[in-house]
Amino acid sequence: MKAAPFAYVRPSGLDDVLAELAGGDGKVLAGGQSLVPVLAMRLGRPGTLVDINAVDELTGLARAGDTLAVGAAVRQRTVEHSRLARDVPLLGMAMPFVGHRELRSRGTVCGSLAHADPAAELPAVAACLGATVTVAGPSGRRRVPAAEFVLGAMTTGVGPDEVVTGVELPVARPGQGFGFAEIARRHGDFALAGVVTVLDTGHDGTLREARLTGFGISDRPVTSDVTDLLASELPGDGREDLARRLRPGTTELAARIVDTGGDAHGSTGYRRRLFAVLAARELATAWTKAGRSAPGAGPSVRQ
Ligand SMILES: Cc1cc2nc3c(=O)[nH]c(=O)nc-3n(C[C@@H](O)[C@H](O)[C@H](O)COP(=O)(O)OP(=O)(O)OC[C@H]3O[C@@H](n4cnc5c(N)ncnc54)[C@H](O)[C@@H]3O)c2cc1C
Repeated sequence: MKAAPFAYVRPSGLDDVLAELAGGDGKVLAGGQSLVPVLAMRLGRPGTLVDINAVDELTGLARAGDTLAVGAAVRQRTVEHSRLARDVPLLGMAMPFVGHRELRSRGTVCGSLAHADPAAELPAVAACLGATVTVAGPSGRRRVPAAEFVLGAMTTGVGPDEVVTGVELPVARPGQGFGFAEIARRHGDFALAGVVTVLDTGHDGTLREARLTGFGISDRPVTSDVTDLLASELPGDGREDLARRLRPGTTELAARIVDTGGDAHGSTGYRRRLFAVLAARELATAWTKAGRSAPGAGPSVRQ
């Protein structure tokens, strides 16, 4: 099948992008790695594709204080190979799982957020890190916490007359630990279930906060505060032992939050088991890493 006819414009300024989107019949084209297949299958029939790649304001990748600012036209591969992005370790952990290298050469970080596939890696990374998505529209600019950005499968709060301008990801602080894992049928496929973990141990190595975001397990990334769950099993006798002891807790969590219906690739129960195993393992991984990055003493249990 071929795409239905559409007009194509490539404005060079953000105001012009917004003017093109004003009619409500336009669709932003970033990397085209999801949009073009949608058009080819005629699942979408926008009147105009508004290509944002010539807008200078959207091409920046820069460290701004404690955040890494990624413009909406920045390719995933650019981020993957950027020295700046090493300050956000989860990007390096997750990026190799975002489709294949060829797709990442065109696909953008913000396009992945805007597309909002429930099994996509980057919306989960952004949510777990507490990133901020920036949006411009006819009534001005607004900032949206990444954890609130995705409203459902392929659905965000971005209106048809708005454009995502970028995402601000917090850089890692000393004492933080991170975990990332997913299970897919083949490398490069969307995840059957995946987990991102972020853990803060503070300057004295004491556990302060642990967050976990599951993806591929519901209609959107689901973030949970798991500080008490982790603290109840610490310190643990090594990563494997800690992961094993966390399993009852993560199994209970999976029963509450994994609500994706079964499909040809796995039942709900199978995905719950995947999630529980990955969640326990990646919490233990983050704890181990936090111990290595904390200044002074290794991590200890919150009092
Ligand atoms: C075979 C295949 C396998 C894939 N596997 C994975 C995978 O494992 N994990 C994964 O996460 N992704 C995967 N993808 C999708 C991934 O490649 C894309 O990077 C991503 O979903 C979209 O990024 P893009 O920049 O190409 O966006 P586009 O395709 O250009 O746009 C996608 C959607 O987002 C909207 N959009 C894009 N940018 C903006 C913006 N700035 N403001 C407002 N709306 C915007 C578009 O209008 C469109 O609706 C796969 C794709 C293919 C074809």
